[in-house]
Amino acid sequence: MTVRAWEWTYEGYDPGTERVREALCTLGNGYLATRGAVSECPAGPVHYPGTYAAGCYDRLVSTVAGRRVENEDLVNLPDWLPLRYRVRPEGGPPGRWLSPDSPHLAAHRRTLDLRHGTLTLRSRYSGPAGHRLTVEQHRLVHRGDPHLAAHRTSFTADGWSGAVEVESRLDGDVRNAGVERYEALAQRHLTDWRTGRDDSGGSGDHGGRAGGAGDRAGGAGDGAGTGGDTVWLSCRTGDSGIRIALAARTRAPDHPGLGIRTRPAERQTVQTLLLPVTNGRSVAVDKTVALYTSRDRTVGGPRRAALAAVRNAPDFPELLASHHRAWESAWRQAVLEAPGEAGRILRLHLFHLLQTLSPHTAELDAGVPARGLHGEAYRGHVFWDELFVLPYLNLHFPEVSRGLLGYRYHRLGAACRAAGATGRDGAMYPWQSGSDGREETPALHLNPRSGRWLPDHSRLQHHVGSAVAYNVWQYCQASGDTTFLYTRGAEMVLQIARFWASAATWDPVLGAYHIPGVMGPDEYHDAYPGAAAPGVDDNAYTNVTAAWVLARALDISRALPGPRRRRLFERLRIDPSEPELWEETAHRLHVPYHDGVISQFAGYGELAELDWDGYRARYGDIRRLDRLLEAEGDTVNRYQASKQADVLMLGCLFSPAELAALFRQLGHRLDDDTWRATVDHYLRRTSHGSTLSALVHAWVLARVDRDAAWTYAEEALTGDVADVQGGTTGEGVHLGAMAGTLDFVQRGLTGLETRDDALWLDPAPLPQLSKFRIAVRYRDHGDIDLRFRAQRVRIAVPASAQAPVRVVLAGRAHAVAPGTARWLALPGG
Ligand code: IFM
Repeated sequence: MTVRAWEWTYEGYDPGTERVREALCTLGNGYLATRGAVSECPAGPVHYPGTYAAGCYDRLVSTVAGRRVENEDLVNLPDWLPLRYRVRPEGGPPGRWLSPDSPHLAAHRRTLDLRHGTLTLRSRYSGPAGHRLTVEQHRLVHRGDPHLAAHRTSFTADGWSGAVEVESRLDGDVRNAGVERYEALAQRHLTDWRTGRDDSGGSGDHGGRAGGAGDRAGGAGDGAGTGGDTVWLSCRTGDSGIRIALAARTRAPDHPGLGIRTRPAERQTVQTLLLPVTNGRSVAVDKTVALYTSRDRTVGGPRRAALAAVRNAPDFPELLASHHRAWESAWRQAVLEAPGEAGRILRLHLFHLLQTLSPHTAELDAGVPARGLHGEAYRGHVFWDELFVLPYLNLHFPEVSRGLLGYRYHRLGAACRAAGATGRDGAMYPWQSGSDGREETPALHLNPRSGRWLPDHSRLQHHVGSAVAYNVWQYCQASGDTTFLYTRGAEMVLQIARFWASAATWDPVLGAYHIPGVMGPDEYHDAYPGAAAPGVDDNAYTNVTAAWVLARALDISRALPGPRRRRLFERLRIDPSEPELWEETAHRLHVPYHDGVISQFAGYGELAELDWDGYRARYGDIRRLDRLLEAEGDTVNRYQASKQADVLMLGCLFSPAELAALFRQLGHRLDDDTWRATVDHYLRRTSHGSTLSALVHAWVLARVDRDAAWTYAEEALTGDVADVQGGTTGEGVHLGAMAGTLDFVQRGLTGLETRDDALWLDPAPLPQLSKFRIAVRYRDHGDIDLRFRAQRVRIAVPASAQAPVRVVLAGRAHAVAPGTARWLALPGG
């Protein structure tokens, strides 16, 4: 692979890594995304074209291991990519359809252009009868108009003239089949297909129902014909009833009068054209597509909207130009630059973040899908991963953060019902969330090593609620959006705090509150060894973040003007005495310790030590230690072994001073020695079975052990580009880890905090990553430009009528006036 600053190029065709490339070459705009699959081949063991729209879910029932299970998936929508071709020599029979899988492929290259948001796929064929042909496709998913996507495919004959037959399709016959582990589960979400051709330039309602007797697609009456260049396909999801419509316009701009034949087909539209080619001259076929669903605000429904959008869409060059402009503007807001390889990967991560979550997403009722809109792993569900995503967005695209918090707010009712169903107050957000905010964590998961379906208790990760509260707080601190904080934000934080207060049980002997029966971020420990019931008690991460949420709920209640507080308390039916309980719980939640380190949970210190070296020697890759042990008939619950950072996550969420204060609040002294010993303890007992783990370790180690920090930073950076978890990237990128690397630079290495009406900096530069630039949108100041060097930092504030920005660098306050820039020396620099 060749890598340039703004381009990722994959040379050659490699079926073995095709799915990883498809995921990494995905194009999207926050409304929809399409994997970077070749347009010539259907889904199969090698290729997996997939198109997903944010928030478009559907539910299916399957039977596995004799149990009925219900799953909600982000639906794989009809495929708009298909376009294949074959040589039609003058007077001769047509050749075979060509594709990268064809034996005539002589060269293949795929280039992702990050600056312009385009994908270029180039294939050169050396045909059997000397018909050399180069095919180059430029593809875009429009950033400005989120419903539009297009590709231009150019054909260049080398040494011959004749024709190329081109077939373009909209394929509705798709399933959710992108993850092998889910093979046993139902996959067919789409139904009720209809297709047609738009001859009229009017309503376009010419389609018949496809899939039954007398069906036709083509609108010409006989089911086939030549005419208009635009076709449409509509269908709906089986359970959620979302209507989906695509319209496609196929044109040969170099041969404006060329006839296009439309053929009836079940569940798809097929358009063919015979494209004259002349030796050495390129001729193009443009396919412009619009996609709408019934979740969009349209007049007349998705099909009419899609047809109108395609009819009004400009030709490819103009579409490309407006797409470029939209990307230019996004990049201006997204500034995070670092030199070298790390900088290039960070840019790729930023690109995929911007493609998954954009201002268009903020218009939808959609959350942060763990694997982006890039694949089907975790079924497009929303976990706590937004904790790694929003802090970056807050300082660049606050309106997107606000939209994503809206997704959580709209599901607050469901979270309160979930808490009520377990006899607790407040809001219990689901570990996995989808369309309506109910718990979507599957009841069973498959261990591919043993082939056994096992109970999945990860729904006990109630710490997801604290992540929601943390994001509300961080967003409001960064943006100064007190309106949100005192309305929707307050409701969420208070309800989450109430949940924690009611989940805590008083222990008169210990004189502390316990939170029993949970799982921490480390997903290995879902029960005590031999216990009948799942869950562990007093997970330190859970308890400490719960204490933080309770304290913020108190802050908000105190800051709310009296009448507003009264109204809010009345509406949420909060008893005026409840804050007393919050206060007490915030100070007396139990934090377990063993051997001078913070225990991951109560009793952790009594678990057995694992023979790490032995397991490494036996298996090599032990990231999924849980699966290895289960397949051996053992369980990871018996060991001091973590899948990913758990206690150490605290060092990622809070600055050292804040964390020490939080522990003080809970009656403990967290000194540097204890923290270092804790870091060291878990570092040696973590298998890094999640891409989030390396990221958190890099972040925490940056202030403890710089060399080790860089090792983990490198692993976090290469997580997806090198598919370090062995095959998971092909199922979708790890959006939390990707965005987390941006936040690692933005907050982890700078110590940047936005609190108490100041910008706080406490840099921890790594020698390998000490020079970088970020521009952060801070309240009404516009983009504040921060340039970091190993020993100093430059802060430039755009000209405005605002008061100077207060910058606190390692405890010393400085004022930087609008329209000025200052270099400040780093402590010890
Ligand atoms: O949320 C994460 C979790 O922390 C680790 N397993 C994957 C989930 C989704 O990314």
